Amino acid sequence: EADANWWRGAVIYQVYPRSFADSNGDGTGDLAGVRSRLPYLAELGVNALWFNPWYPSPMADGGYDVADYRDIDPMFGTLAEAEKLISEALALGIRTIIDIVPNHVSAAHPWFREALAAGPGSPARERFWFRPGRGEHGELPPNNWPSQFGGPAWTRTTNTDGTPGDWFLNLFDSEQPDLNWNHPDVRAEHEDVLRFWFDRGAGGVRIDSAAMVTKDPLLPDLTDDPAAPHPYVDRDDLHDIYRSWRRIADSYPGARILVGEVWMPDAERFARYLRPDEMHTAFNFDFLSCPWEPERLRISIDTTLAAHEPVGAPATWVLCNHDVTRTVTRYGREDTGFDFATKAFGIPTDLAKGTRRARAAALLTLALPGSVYLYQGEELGLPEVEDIPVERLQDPMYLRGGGSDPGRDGCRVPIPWSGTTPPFGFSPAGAAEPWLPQPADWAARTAELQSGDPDSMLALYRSAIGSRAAEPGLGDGPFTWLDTPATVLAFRRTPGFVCAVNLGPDPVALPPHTAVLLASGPLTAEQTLPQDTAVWLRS
Ligand code: TEU
Repeated sequence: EADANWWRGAVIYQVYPRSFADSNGDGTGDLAGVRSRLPYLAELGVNALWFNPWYPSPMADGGYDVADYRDIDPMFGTLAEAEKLISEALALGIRTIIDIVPNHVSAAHPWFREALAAGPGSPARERFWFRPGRGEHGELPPNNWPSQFGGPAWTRTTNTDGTPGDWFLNLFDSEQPDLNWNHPDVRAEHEDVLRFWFDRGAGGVRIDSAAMVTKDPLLPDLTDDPAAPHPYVDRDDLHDIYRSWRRIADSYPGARILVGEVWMPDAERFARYLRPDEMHTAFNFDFLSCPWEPERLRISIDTTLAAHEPVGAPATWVLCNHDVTRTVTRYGREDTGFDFATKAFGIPTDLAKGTRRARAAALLTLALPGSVYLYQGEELGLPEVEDIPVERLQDPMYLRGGGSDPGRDGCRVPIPWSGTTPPFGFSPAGAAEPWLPQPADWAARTAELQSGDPDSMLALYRSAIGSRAAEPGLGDGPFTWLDTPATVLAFRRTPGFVCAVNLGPDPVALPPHTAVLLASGPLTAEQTLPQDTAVWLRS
């Protein structure tokens, strides 16, 4: 029974395989690198690993352009190695969550190649969204949908005779053609892929862009009319898909989970994905986007818990991932919320303040009810790398965005493990340069250095995750706010456990307690809680 509920209060560590650890010296992380670092992950105390896509891919979008869902990219290793990794992790009590990308495939996927070759009107094109263009010569995209990376969501094909042909839909990069989920092959294929990975021991799947997968087949223009149903976000026909996936997951022993990437401002619409016969959990982007302000955080926590409670699903708490600005940088800025629209080069950042807040946020999230996602490098307090030379940037968000948006490479820089100069133990000696350059001052942030420093971010995460595991009821379970000034977030989780965070400028008295279990920073001489500091209390 405890085992069947492992996911309800789990701490899940997100591995971006390209940037975690490079064993063969090509400057890119790989599965052997992850295997060599499993002891580190076990010591950190995480319950599961979520891997960003590791499939064969041209890497036009960091692997979210999948050419083969049943294999491993040679840059990362082999399928046999993935199986070894899954079982070695499991032997340490760590489950593996695989990234499934149902919205689109790579343009290099055999289905899309076949579709291009087969030409207009062919059955092979029915698996995608091919349409003639508008305008006298079909020179305009079929509708006004935008790509998430900038520009229109349509790319024009060239016919075999060299004339301009039909257009295909790509909500992301033009190397990522959208699949047509009304096609039975598309459904059958993904169900089979799920079984493929569950058969190999996967403990769950993370569903990429889960709310954008189905489209209104009439492909109508987007309008300003708020009453018009959205043609490709949060459509009702998504739920059948995920319910059939849940049936597959439930047919395996040991609680295999579905976690959805569901960016959805409306908490009630969001909760519709979380049902006993649908997804187990979904990422809480409301909290991730929330600024470091007591009232906003309080509302975000309340809204989240209120939306999850009636459906009986645990909440998730996410501070960062491979798509967003790193936490210490975000919290070190004037505008601390996350918004794709406001991402830009060169926003002034106070890293000391950001780090103080990120430490408090670590204790806050790890004390909230539900599961916690921890993106690699957050446990080291890594900042966003904002000065990657533009010619090294690889993210399509930068490349397609016209250069004003730095894109997402700044949170994907290879991990500094040890030593005093790049590649900081990411790669073995004599290796090629890491695929993205690491800042020289990361010498002060290596895992090795932080391991020996009780005041480091790594030490804080280790103690907090360890204490959480040792505190029954701290994962999933009841939650009650304590009566405090508005600038203090304080809540009780168990009869003997209280968490308090002070976001106001003045130090405040600690809530009644018998002992301080953990603090994110020094308390004042009078044992009061300073600004941007969190404590865990035995009460
Ligand atoms: O992101 C989906 C997502 O919601 C994005 O639209 C997000 O808004 C984007 O990063 C900025 O516009 C997922 C993956 O997490 C991301 O890395 C991929 O690029 C994307 O899907 C396409 O597969």
